[in-house]
Amino acid sequence: MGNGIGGKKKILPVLTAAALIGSLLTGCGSVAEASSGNEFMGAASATVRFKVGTTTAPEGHYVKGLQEMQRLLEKYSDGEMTLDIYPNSELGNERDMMESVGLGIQEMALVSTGPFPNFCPDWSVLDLPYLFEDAQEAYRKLDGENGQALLDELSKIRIKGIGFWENGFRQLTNDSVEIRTPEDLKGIKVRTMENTIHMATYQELGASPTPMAWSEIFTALQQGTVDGQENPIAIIDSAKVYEVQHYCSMLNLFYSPCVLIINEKLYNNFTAEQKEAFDRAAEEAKVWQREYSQSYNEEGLKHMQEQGVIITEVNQEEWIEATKGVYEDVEKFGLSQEFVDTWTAD
Ligand code: EAX
Repeated sequence: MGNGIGGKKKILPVLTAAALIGSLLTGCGSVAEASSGNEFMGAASATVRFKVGTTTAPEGHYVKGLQEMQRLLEKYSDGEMTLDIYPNSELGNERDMMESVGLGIQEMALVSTGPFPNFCPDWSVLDLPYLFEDAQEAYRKLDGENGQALLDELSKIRIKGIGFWENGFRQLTNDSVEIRTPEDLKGIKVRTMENTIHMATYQELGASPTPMAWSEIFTALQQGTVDGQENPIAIIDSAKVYEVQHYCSMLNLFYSPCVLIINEKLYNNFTAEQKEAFDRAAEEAKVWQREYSQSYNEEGLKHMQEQGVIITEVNQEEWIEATKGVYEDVEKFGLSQEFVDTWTAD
């Protein structure tokens, strides 16, 4: 039994090993348990089930995309395979779930790329500010050979990266001041994901970044541990962040993909038919989820304004200029300039 994704983990208890072997011996996924009738559980009749976790709200674009994949997977596998979806960090935070998937304790997860650089440094290239001009450029590069190379890297932590879905362009919320220019950000305590480039970028802008798991955000905002947070509109709206944040500045500072991952041994144990059904359902659900995410952005902004949120458009050039320093020493993030150039080239 490996030492787990972090490499520093003690050997997990035999129970975990048994869980891994048990789930692998069934060929794919956890053996069918009659579904609890909860709307996120797949068809009770499916005999091969995959537990898939996400930190996001049931009404959000991650879960909607997973429900679409659940429908397609049941269709393409003639009812044999399904997803059992666990929203709201029920199976742990994004880093926990990544480790559980690598160990085979949990079959799947749909997570942002935030924690990935802790295990695969090249992934931090996706955290660079203003890396992509728009979603179409993001899709083209993430679905191309550069993105596939990142997905293939996950094999070293026993994860099969299936594909890049969409979290979206990250916007900044806070509850005390309208933020229009980098100057307005000075001293603002911003919750960031647990990754060094996001933190370095907010430091470059004069803010005070505080990394924490998404599940801790509401307590932190209510207790004033942080003044603001940054996420795509679909997350801000579906998680009702607007209830505790009065301002939203449309920075588009980072484009945040999310990644559908599955335990690699599980995936490699698929029969040819199971693999065909799974890959087809995942690919079609990816396209559907990106479209859903884009439409949610417009609807979510309108809904937030109806809730009284002040939406501030900013001068993007000014922010791009203010974050250029992050690109001056990429080696400190474990990246080579040559590698970054392969992502910034047209
Ligand atoms: O993946 O932690 C974050 O801000 C992520 O965007 C969120 O968990 C959805």
